[in-house]
Amino acid sequence: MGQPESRERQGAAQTELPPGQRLQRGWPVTHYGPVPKFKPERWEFRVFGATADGDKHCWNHEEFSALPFETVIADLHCVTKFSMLGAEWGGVGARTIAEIAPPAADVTHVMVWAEYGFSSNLRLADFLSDRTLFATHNGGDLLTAEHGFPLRLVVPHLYAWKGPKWVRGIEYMTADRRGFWEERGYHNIGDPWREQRYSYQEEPGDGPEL
Ligand SMILES: Nc1nc2c(c(=O)[nH]1)N[C@H]1C(S)=C(S)[C@@H](COP(=O)(O)O)O[C@H]1N2
Ligand SMILES: [Mo]
Repeated sequence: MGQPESRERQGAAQTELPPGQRLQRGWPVTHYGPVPKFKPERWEFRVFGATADGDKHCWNHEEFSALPFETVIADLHCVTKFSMLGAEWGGVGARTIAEIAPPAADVTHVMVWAEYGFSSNLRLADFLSDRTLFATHNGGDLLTAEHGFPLRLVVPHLYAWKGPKWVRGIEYMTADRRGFWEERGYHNIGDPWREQRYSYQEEPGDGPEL
């Protein structure tokens, strides 16, 4: 394992790997639970919670697909220690969503909701990063079902569990609340460069009481 990995690391690494991560060959599938079936006529993307106008915003699949498309080159860092470097993601910028359906002035965090009630919480600033993307494509192709089709969130500067696959909406929040993995032992913020893997590493102010 050692030899090819280190060669590949030199060749492919456009960026450094965060501490404790190793390069993964190929693109493994990692998630909890079954892969949901996409039902286009039932799918919708919802923005709810503390919106600026107090209303919910909703896009069906056709409407969502018509939103402005952009690409982001980003690495994926799984907390189980593998990383994938330099993937090209295509989709709708999180900022585009926040411009069309803005948060109220007192919003501090966003809960990203996916199929089967999977969720992940983000600070508003992490959500509004110009590299945070609701991805429909990877490497120019539509996502496959197991990688999150029709929509997944990519937050390049955080561990990959912060990017739910099969996303169905976001909830604007005026206080922080833990998502699925954040309630189950993973770090509330999840910055791979600071190796924020587990909730026991949290410092005061990093997250709500457990
Ligand atoms: N809905 C959902 N999204 C999820 C997860 C999950 O369990 N459920 N796991 C996350 C984790 S831990 C990782 S590492 C990435 C893996 O993405 P991939 O399977 O496309 O490599 O998906 C993330 N998104
Ligand atoms: Mo992960």
